[in-house]
Amino acid sequence: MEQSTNTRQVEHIIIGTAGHIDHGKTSLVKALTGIDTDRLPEEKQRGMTIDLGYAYLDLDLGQRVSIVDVPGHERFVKNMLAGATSINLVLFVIAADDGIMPQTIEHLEIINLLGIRHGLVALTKKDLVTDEWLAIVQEDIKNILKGTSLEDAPIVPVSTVTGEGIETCKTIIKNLIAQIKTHDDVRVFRLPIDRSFTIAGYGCVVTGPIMGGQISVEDEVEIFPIKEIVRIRGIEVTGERVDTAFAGQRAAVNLAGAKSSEIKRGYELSIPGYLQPTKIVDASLRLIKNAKTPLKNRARIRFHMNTSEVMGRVILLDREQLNPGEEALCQFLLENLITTEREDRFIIRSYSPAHTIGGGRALRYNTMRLKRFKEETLKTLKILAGGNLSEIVEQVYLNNVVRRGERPFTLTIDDVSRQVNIHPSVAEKIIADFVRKGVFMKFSVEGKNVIFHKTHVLSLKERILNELRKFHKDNPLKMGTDETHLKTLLGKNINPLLITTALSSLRNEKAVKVTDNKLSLANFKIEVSTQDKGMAEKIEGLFLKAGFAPPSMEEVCVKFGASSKTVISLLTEQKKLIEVEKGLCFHATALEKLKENVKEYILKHGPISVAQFRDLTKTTRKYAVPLLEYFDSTHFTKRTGDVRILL
Ligand SMILES: Nc1nc2c(ncn2[C@@H]2O[C@H](COP(=O)(O)OP(=O)(O)OP(=O)(O)O)[C@@H](O)[C@H]2O)c(=O)[nH]1
Ligand SMILES: [Mg+2]
Repeated sequence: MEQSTNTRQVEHIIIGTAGHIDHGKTSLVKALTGIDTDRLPEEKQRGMTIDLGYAYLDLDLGQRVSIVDVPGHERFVKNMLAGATSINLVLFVIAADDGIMPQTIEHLEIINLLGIRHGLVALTKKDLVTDEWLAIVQEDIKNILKGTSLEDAPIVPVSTVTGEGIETCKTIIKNLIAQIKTHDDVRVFRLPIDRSFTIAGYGCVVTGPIMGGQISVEDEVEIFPIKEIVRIRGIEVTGERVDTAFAGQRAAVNLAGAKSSEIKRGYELSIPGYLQPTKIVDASLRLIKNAKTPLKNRARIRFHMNTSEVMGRVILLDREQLNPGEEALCQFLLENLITTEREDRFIIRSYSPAHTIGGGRALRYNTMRLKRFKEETLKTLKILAGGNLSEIVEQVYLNNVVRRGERPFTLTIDDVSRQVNIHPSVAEKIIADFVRKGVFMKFSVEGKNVIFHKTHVLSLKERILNELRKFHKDNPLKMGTDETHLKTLLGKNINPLLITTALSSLRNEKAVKVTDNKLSLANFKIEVSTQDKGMAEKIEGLFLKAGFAPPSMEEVCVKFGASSKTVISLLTEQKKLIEVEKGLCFHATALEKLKENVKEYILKHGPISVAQFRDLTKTTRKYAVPLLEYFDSTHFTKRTGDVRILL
């Protein structure tokens, strides 16, 4: 095979056919290209197209355009859909003798829902009808095109038998292509797979339209949703071997080490790690005007996106039923994994019998099951559906902190560009604009730049201040709380980085201070009443006098009343009393003395046992064990077997 140099200097276009069975789609493609796209033996035998067929058309200046020929039979609409999602230009075929038929309407609805705006109507079999009849059919066609994406499409009478109109078709195709602007190099490489087969000597080959970016031989790609990473051994575009293939081309890709039997239509190639397979998609959905019945909440449907078809249910988020012609925000709960990005188009068909009933755009794939009739959710989805890119980026930030799940806590430029489906440089610019305007706040946490939406930082700061106020009120004799405790007070659903950020901002503003690792409001001071002060002195004296045999809490309470508890915590806060174990305090001086005695003993006699410690300090076992454990925990001593050594 010849190696050709493929460039992306020209627009890469995929042409697709559409129209009722037997109206002459395959014949027209053959008349235009010389290629017979009906390749299956069954197709030849039955004289009809069953699955997608592929051809290409050579235009001037060496431009070669892919053509996807689809089946018209109502049973194969699902195959038609696998081809239709990737086309930029449609050859909408209507036979002049038959006129408008059921799949004429259904295919037109699909084209309209997919938003395919470029196309021509080929009015075929002109040789079979009179001019009057042709004029009547043309009027009918104009009527059905009204209000659709093909409203302005030219209607070209043709005959593949006499050859009439074929050249006109080619000229119109060329003119239409000149109007199409597909340059979307902002997107990452994606190739929804429509075929997978094995070629002897080559191994696994998959084919499909390239929806974004470009791909070269030797690149690594991941097969989604099975998440297998493989190397590209070779690429073919419209029958020629190339080194690189671009968005808008159909490519056959030879995958090293992959098994074609494991790869199905509907799978997708992309760069490793890029796509996140999901079973839930938030979307905006429109029901076609001709739908026979309204669509009920939770209805089971067939969901077609790119080359895949999966079953699922539709959750209507703001109503009980969607009426024909109406549009609504919804969530699809699918029965199998799919891969998608924001703005991918989809079609839904009724479960049984299968009819096209609606379609729309994906708004979000990194989502979770949403509660219906929630204002907040609907507001977000409305912005995702109709907002500009900046508003959408803002939503991504707003949702990142509020929602739970496995999403990353800090959004990188890459995360944003994926979720919004824009080039990282575009995401970067939008984010920088927001930071400049103060809508997003940028902080440096542990050497990393983190960016949060202003409202999250401000409301969390307010909450922290409230928690500290409450803490001081409940614990007037404590200097403050530690960060870990504060985090539990705030609840575990808050991004820890956001807490760190809010705290450092509060400290910078001198609204919060840290003393001995305790957080407190900047103006907080422990206020001790004269009464408490007197009691504190007495209690301290008691512990000092008691030395190595201090009183228990109960004994102190009996003597000084219930409020002595807070006074004791004040004394521990001031480090005058040391809490060796819960409810057992020693005076700091006594503890120091004890440590001296122990040190002296060990230096003189070697390791000390519990019994020796008890004798040395004249304490009971009740005190001896907790004390030694305390010494171990503070790294003064170390236990080896039954004795302790100095550390
Ligand atoms: N007389 C006449 N017959 C035509 C013309 N175009 C197609 N046919 C015939 O119509 C029949 C169907 O043509 P196809 O091209 O297979 O139709 P199709 O739309 O591809 O059909 P499906 O793929 O099954 O939906 C064939 O017998 C063709 O020979 C035409 O311009 N004039
Ligand atoms: Mg056909």
